Amino acid sequence: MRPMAFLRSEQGAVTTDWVIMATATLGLGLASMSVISRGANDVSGDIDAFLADTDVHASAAFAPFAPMVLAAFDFAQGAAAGWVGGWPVNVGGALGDVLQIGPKETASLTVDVPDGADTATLTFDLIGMDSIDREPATISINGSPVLLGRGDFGQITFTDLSGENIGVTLTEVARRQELGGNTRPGWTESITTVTLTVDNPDDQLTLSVYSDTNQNRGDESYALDNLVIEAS
Ligand SMILES: [Ca+2]
Ligand SMILES: [Ca+2]
Ligand SMILES: [Ca+2]
Repeated sequence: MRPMAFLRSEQGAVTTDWVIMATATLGLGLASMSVISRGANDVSGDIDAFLADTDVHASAAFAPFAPMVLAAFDFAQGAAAGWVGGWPVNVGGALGDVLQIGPKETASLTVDVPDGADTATLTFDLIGMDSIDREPATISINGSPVLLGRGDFGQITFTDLSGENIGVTLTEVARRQELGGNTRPGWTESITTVTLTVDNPDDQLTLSVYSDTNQNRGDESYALDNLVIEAS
């Protein structure tokens, strides 16, 4: 029987027609399944590769770092736990309790920086006292000099030595004022608030201040006060 005649024909065994139609439908189903499963395999493979390549930082994505204070010192009553070098003393006058640094001495403090901190900010007063005559103080972070201060009878001139990942901000608070130490005429003090901003700090951060003065602390000195180190 020709195909058109077969389609028009209303005779014949139903079972025979059913077998032909069912076979055709099954074949179509198998062909579709093959195409769909290949596509599904491709997509699941892509998802697997994406997840394997994606590093999930839970703390950064879901819990922003909470700023915290790592250290704070006003040296009241000689409190200077953790400092190496320097003299926590009362120099009298308006200055009172400070950390005084003797000739050719380094005062340093090391703090741990918590995971997740993007920035460490150090703020402190650098004080030039009495008869400093151009011997510098060198301020370093983790052993690298970032700032040089050259004291000269009641004022300090600064040179920024910091690299790309450290920012330096200086605010002069006092110049040629009698604020403590030796009160001989002209042996005045200066105070500069120094802020150091360290990007991507290491796990440990060491602040050190070296004094290149060449006479005793009653004669000339640098001193530190009001230090705060924060992580954010
Ligand atoms: Ca103080
Ligand atoms: Ca003085
Ligand atoms: Ca000197």
